This record gives sequence, C-alpha cells and structure tokens, in this order.
Amino acid sequence: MSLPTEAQRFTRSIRIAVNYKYVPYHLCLVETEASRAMSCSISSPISSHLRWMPPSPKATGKFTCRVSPRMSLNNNSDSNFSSGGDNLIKAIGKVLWGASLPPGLLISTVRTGWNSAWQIMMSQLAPSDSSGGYTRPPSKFRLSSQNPTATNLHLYVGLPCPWAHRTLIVRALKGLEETIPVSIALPGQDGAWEFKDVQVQGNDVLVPGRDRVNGCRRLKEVYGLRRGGYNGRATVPMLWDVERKEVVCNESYDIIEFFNSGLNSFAQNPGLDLSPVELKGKIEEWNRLIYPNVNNGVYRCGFAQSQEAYDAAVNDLFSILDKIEDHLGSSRYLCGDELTLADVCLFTTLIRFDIVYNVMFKCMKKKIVEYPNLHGYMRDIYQIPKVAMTCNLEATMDGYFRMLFPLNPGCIRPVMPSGCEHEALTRPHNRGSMASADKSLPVFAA
Ligand SMILES: N[C@@H](CCC(=O)N[C@@H](CS)C(=O)NCC(=O)O)C(=O)O
Repeated sequence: MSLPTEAQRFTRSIRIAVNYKYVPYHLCLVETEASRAMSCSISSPISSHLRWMPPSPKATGKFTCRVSPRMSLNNNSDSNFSSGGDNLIKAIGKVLWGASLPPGLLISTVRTGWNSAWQIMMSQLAPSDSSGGYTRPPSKFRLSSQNPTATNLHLYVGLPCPWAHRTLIVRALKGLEETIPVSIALPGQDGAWEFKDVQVQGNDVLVPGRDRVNGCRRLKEVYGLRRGGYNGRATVPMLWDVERKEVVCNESYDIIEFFNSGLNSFAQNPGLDLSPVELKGKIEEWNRLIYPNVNNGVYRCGFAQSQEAYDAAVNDLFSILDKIEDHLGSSRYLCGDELTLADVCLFTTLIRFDIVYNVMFKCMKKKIVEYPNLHGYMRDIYQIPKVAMTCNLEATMDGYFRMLFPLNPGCIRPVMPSGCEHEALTRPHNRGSMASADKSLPVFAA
C-alpha cells in the first residue's frame, strides 16, 4: 500500500522518532478517512535495513506498509494505539519487527545493517591493512634516554589490559608501590577508560577506583591536562609526571624497563633484575617472536577483518605457542632458570587466554589448560608472591565481554571456565626443581 494521496483526508497522523538497536528510524503513521486503515512510512539513514518493507511505487528512501485496521487511531475501536504511548511503541514494534516478517528477510536485513556498522566501527577502533589484518597504532609517548624524576610519577592502568598488567607486575616485583602510586580505570560504556569507585568483595586483588592524582572522571581528561592538550587515543598504561602535568610514557615495554632498572634507589627489591645484561639478547629474541605472534597475535585474530587475515594470525599464534610449549619442557622460564621481562610479557597474555581470547578473539584451536608446560609455567608465575594480586580475573572478563562492544554486541559475559579460577591457578606446578638443560633459543621457522 502506498502513502495516502492528497485527495484522501487524513483523520489523524503521528510522527515519531525511534531508536531500535542504535539505528534511528522516523515513522509517520497516517490514518485516512477512506480506508479506515493506517499507512506507515518509515525512513532510516540505513535504508537497507528496510528492504523487507513492500516499497511504494514512488519510494525514494521511504517505504510504506499496511497495518491491520485493528491498529486504527480511532479512539472508538479496540485499537492498540488508543491507550497511550506504551501501546503505540509496541504497535510500531510490531510493524517493524512483527511476526509477519519472514525470518530470512529479517536476517538479511539485519546482516546488511550490522555488517556496515561493524566495518565502520572496526575501521576506527582497529585499524587494518589492505588485507584486513589488524595493525596496532604505535604508542605516542616514548621514554627518552633521560629518565623522569621518581618522586613525581603516577601510573594509570586498567585491569583488563595485558599491556598495563605488565607494568603492575614489574612494579610489584620491584617493590615500587609506594614510589609509583597507581590509579586504576575501568572501561566505560563507550569503551573509553573512566574512573569510578566500585563495590569490591575481598581485598586480595587490585580493583578499579578513582583518579587519585588529578581527580578526573575519564582518562582522556588526564591526557588533556598536558600542555598543548591531546586528541589521540587515551591508552593504558600511562606514566604521568605529577608536577609537570605531562605524559611521560604510554608504551608498556618502555615503562617496565624503566621500573626494572631506573628506580633502584627507591625500590624495596633493588636486587631483582628482570633484564640482566647477559640475557638481554635472549630476551629480545623471545620478544621478537612473542610480541607479533602471541601478545599482539591474539588481537590480530580478534580484530581481523577478513578470513585470510584471521587464518594467518591464528596460524602464527598456535605455531609459536606449540614451540614455546616444547621449550618449556626443559626450561623453567623462557631464558633459563630466572624470570625475565620476556616472561612477564608472555604471562599477561597467557592469563587472559582461556578466559577471554579463546572465545572472544576466536583463538579456539587449543586452550592453555591443554598445554601441560605452558599451563604449569603460567601457574608458576601466578604463584610468585604479589603476582596473583595483580590478576583480577573477574574485572578482566567484564572488561572484554561487557565493554568491547564491536566483538560482543549483546554484552553477555560467559561464565568463568573451570580450571581458570584462582584455586586452579594455585595448584602445584612442580617446576621449581627444573634445571634448564639447553639455555639457547631453539631456531624457529616462523
Ligand atoms: N603499545 C601499547 C598498547 C596499549 C593499548 O593498546 N592499550 C589499550 C588497552 S589494552 C587501550 O588503552 N586502548 C584504549 C584506546 O585505544 O582508546 C602498550 O604496549 O602500552
């Protein structure tokens, strides 16, 4: 049915703007005297959503449909429209998504709209190369050779973030908690980091809270306090110079190297060196392998925008995990008997793997619990004093599943998989007596 012609007299008309699943629709409901039926014209910026509607001959981005006379606007009828706004909305819902809509059309309609929206979101949130492979933007603020003054520093982190988690672990192991106070953000509805006091059970794990130094509500505001302002991505971790009101660094590896060796006169554990000179070469070799294929590799799987890009990423990821599994069969840590920065970097990805990446980033070929050496190694590091406190598994799952909207639009948070909870992670790992037989790095083809 087409829209009423001018010759027809309208008895009533209603215009209404509705949002359905974040898409604005404009509906115009018109009742004509002649037919005592109602016509409904609907327009939307994403007109492909409306392909299911029978188009009028004159349709130019507008579509019309006939609705039952029971939905008349006439107050005397038993109309769905006659008793207030709620019923009107319900009736419009029926018009838009009613039982009469064939499921195939519903799916193809929503698919077209969702795919377009997804492509737009992903191109902004997860930049990709021409083949659809995720390309992580470089960090903007790097540590220069001149180290900042320790007494003026503040660390901003978010608990779900694996990069920020590295800084929390090294800060804890070096005993820098008093020297470097921390503010812990959590992802807001729009995915940006914000500060809030949250209700907490137990005090054996770090929890999000307020901005303890600048009193800001959002991390973006903190970045904006620097001289000259800031319009880029407000990422964690971020090291802040309190006195100069300046971002010192927002690159995790720079920060952990600085925490490891740049603050020894303030550290409670200055003797711990996670990057000794004699192991630097090995650490770099492991990082070169682990960063692109595992740390960033899981993101390359999750943010891939083409099948080819995903296939390549998932293949790289699991072939390197297999090789690390082999290596850890004869070596307690990556570089031998001592924990290094390379282990810290691998650990923060492993601890998120089964609870998040396995499902959400489609890293489903295997779970870490299925790798005996990797799983024992992960438990070994988890059980190092103060490390477990930095691992808020609940906040991590919440952060990814509730807030990473483009990958989980329904925002439903799955249950914690068994074997991943604190109790399972504290089971014996039996790696303490392991002597590293071969300390050289195996040669990998990847
Ligand atoms: N290369 C950076 C990556 C930091 C990063 O991507 N952090 C994410 C959280 S996991 C973030 O804050 N994203 C917020 C945004 O992009 O707006 C590092 O290692 O520090």
